Amino acid sequence: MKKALVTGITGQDGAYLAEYLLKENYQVHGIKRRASLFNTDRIDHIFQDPHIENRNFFLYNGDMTDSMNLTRIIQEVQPDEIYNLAAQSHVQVSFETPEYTANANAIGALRILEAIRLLKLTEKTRFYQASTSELYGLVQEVPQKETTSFYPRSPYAVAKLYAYWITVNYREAYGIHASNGILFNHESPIRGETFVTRKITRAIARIALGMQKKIYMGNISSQRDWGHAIDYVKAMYLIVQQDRPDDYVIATGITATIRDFIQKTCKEIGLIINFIGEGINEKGTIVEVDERKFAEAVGEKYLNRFLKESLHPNNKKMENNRVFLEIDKRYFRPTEVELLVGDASKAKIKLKWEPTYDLDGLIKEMIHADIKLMKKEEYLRQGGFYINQYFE
Ligand code: NDP
Ligand code: GDR
Repeated sequence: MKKALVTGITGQDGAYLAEYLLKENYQVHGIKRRASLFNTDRIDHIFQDPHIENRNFFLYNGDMTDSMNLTRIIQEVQPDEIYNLAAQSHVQVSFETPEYTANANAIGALRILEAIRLLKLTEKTRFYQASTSELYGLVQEVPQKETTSFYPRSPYAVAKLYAYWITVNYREAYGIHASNGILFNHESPIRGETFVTRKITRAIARIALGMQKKIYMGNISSQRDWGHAIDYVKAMYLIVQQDRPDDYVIATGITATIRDFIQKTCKEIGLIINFIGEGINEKGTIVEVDERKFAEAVGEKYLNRFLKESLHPNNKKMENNRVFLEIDKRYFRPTEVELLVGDASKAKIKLKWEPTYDLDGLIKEMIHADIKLMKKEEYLRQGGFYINQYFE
């Protein structure tokens, strides 16, 4: 049985990768950070009680900023493969925490590579580094491929640039089977709530259910190449299985604006929207409701409530075209990445990798999952279970 060690196992990709590797009959070892509350929601379904026999899933407390801890865990596990997914992964947050981001994202990768060397595992242990399309930043070529020059635009991306090159360097210097997956944005129903896609699907679900009135956004003109995390963790696995280590772009090749993503999300549940105004004054308005679609996607009860809240009592038209979206400067980044679109030809040929989801399929899954989640929240609230009992 092969052993894989996954850093960042509690994150979106860590959870999907762990599931994938267990299905491939791996023994999966994951590193999680200690937190004052449980932070294992995404992997609770695969967690195994330490008291059962023949376990194939193991968790360790650890941190990317702690060399000795990482080295000890690697020594204990003696992994065949290490997937380094742990990172302070939020681009905007990296402008507020640049030093920590560099420590975890850049030096963190070095710590693992050095441990492999120190523990004499260079022949045995293969290494995957979670590199990113953010490396292209101010893009030098469209679409971006493995040979496109990097131009990082945030402390996050600069830290990831170091991690990319130290991975290449350890491969060349010490012969480690070390590879970079240059993954473009990938999302899912378990995407972190503050990344733009999930922020949108959560908010639209809440607006449809009458739990929230508005959403405030940053730069909705930027363009991203979005795929589904399920497809992208498979690419990680394929990269590590190759005879020779190498670097690969993983992307769908299709780009869309944040505005497009919002429009498609709304349409999926029967909300026809429009954008008016420009720059900071741009607003999103709901101009029409496809009642059949809304009732099907959200529910009859919610349709009636939504219409009652939104329609003018006399003419039954949308009240001033109901404004549901405004721009807030706080979400603008000091330096923005305006356009990303990847060319994954190399992965398609060498790894035989193909994405199975397109943007519409991804959005469909995300918005319906969030409607279900928000209904659960509403149900709990109505049952008196939601309010924090200690602070009532
Ligand atoms: P998430 O933010 O969902 O997960 C990040 C994981 O890293 C979490 O498990 C988090 O723990 C852990 N982590 C953060 N800091 C530390 C630390 N100091 N020590 C140990 N663990 C830490 O990210 P994704 O799953 O979306 O992304 C996985 C990786 O891929 C990241 O490195 C990201 O930068 C990179 N990437 C992601 C892309 C995407 O579109 N999703 C695209 C390209 C690259 P906790 O749960 O406790 O916060
Ligand atoms: P990104 O993802 O920065 O591409 O990094 P994010 O979803 O945060 O932003 C995408 C684009 O949307 C714009 N935007 C907003 N973003 C957020 N988060 N919140 C907003 O309100 C908002 N309004 C507009 C952003 O300015 C940006 O242009 C993700 C992370 O997963 C990284 O770890 C990973 O490396 C890259 O994808 C590839």
